[in-house]
Amino acid sequence: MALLTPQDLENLSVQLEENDATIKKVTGLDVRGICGELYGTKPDSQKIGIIPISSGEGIIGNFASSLLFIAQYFGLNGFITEHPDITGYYEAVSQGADIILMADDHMFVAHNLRNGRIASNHVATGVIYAEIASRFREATSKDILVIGLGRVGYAGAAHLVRKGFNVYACDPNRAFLEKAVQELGISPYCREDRKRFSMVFEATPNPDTISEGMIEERCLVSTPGIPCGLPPEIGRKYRVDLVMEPLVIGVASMLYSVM
Ligand code: 2YH
Repeated sequence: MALLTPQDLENLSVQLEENDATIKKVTGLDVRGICGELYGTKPDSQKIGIIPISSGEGIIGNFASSLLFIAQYFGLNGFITEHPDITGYYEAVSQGADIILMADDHMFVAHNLRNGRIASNHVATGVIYAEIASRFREATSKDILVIGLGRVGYAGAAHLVRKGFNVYACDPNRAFLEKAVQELGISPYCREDRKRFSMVFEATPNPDTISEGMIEERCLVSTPGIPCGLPPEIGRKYRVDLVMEPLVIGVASMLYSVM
């Protein structure tokens, strides 16, 4: 997954409102409701310690403040440590954090210090976006297309297989595709099959991964990918419902999964 930029995180509350409205329209539940049903948990005034991490590409301007906004939006108490890294970790634990949130360039984790549960952003994101796609009320069958089988896509595909969906998937990386076929029993998707889907979970960091022949009219595309894999003109032509947001939905999934 690409490194987030401060621009990606602008207008998070507007993006969240718009996406929550779409999610409610297409599934009947909002993000809170879906997370609650998915993990069987609910916020219980846990204190979230958010630690800026300076390694690699360094601290992203509004990343920690975005996480604080998300924690508060879901009814949790949060604080950002004054110092980054290990000093910040010491500070977070000393100040009574129940759950730690921190990210470097490769991993973004939520760790509940009370019950020991830990979640990674790529798994939690894959699971929640796949879950949203799979809850499409207007779905025409149990067939679902997963585009991209990296860490996020694989986690979502595994979740959909566990839920009993007919999972079709594609990835230009043959090794990724073969691994998913062998380990999960998914079916490889080829454009030549001319099969169209009413539910699509897209998990690549590339634009234009969705083409006309893949989708039904009025389908649902659920994607955490930046940039979006659905070309806007195809979205308009096929009247696609699109769920796409850079951070909040994945973080909600992380937090609910460790509560
Ligand atoms: O944006 C990222 C990576 N894409 C994480 C990917 C995990 N799925 N990380 C954020 C880095 C934040 C930075 N270290 C900070 O401000 O603390």
